[in-house]
Amino acid sequence: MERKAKETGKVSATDQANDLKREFRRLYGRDARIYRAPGRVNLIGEHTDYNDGFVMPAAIGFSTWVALAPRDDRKLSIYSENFSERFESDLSGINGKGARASAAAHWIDYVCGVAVTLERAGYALSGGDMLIRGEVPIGSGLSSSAAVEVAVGYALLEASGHTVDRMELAKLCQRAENEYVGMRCGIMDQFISCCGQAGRAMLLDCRSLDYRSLPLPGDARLVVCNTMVKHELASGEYNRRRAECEAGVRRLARLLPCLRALRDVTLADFELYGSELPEVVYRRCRHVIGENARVMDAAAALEGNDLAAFGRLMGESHRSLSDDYQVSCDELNLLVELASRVEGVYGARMMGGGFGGCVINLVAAESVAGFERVVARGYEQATGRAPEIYVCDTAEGVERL
Ligand code: GAF
Repeated sequence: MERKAKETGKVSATDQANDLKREFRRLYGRDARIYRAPGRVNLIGEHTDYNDGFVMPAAIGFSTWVALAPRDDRKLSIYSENFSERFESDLSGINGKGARASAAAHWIDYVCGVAVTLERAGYALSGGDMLIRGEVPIGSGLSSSAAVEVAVGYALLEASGHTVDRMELAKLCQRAENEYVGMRCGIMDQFISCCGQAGRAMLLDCRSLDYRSLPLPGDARLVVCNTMVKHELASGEYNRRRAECEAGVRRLARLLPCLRALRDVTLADFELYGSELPEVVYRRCRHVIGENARVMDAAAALEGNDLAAFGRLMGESHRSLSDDYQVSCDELNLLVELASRVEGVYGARMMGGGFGGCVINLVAAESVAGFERVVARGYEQATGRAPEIYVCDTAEGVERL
């Protein structure tokens, strides 16, 4: 059977907003304001953000939508369409809770985590009736969690009369996920969801938060293949990788006293001192240090429209994530391998935290249809699972419509 890739941004923002308004009126009997925050792809720079390093994300046309009508009694009434669940609480009641002890985060944790974190940072909130609709495929590495956090945070702040500073919002949403959900993520996902630009990728310095907008090639597409698996160990292994990087910093700082993060270690330093590290920590550090260098080379390649060079760097990134950082899995490796057999593919690599989720491919525009056929068929034959394939448009960061 002929399979068709999903294209992001197919339902226009106006149609989506109008539909949400109607649905909100049906649920709550009153009018709402509509907000949207995007998911993201990351072209290169994986597991570098929490090492103060460099990343290259782009916001995409899948968003989380929030319809909100303010209330003045500090109550939150929230309905999630994706989970068909309603949650009611008092902002004063949820204020004291910390991160869940249990492993599995619930959608409510992201929402309440943001509300609590905003209040703790001094933004008094008035409460609200809310409807949440997510288009970002959940648990796929396209950052559905950051999109929820940012959309909810922006909506709550605006509805409570605060001016929203996007950088501040990104930091607070990251803090919410770190402290309330218990996932020690970096800043990349929340930052791009706040500050993304349509038609552009972003080279972000995760230490200074300085960024440069980068051109995307007009004749190539960002095509994302979803393995449709998420292995259980994902979030525990994520925090473990972060701890291994921190262990590397502690050891290397004895030899390089100015060192604060792996970002400060050059490839030359690592040649000299890397052998002091235990094997596993050595490999983790080698990935991060090499990946930071690849991001800078990839930015130059993109600015010079050298897509072949960009694609080679994507391939190196994948190998390093698989061999040294050990966050890939059979399904991701298979998708990368299948992509390498298709004419017109510049590069392919796993994306996001790993252990399932998605592969990002840079594909010549005229080769997208063939790519889709070959990769979908090969993956299904080998695994018995149909992958989802998304041809991604880029999008603006969070906004009120
Ligand atoms: C996840 C995290 F949320 C990001 O902060 C980043 O570390 C990424 O994994 C890996 O690059 O998306």
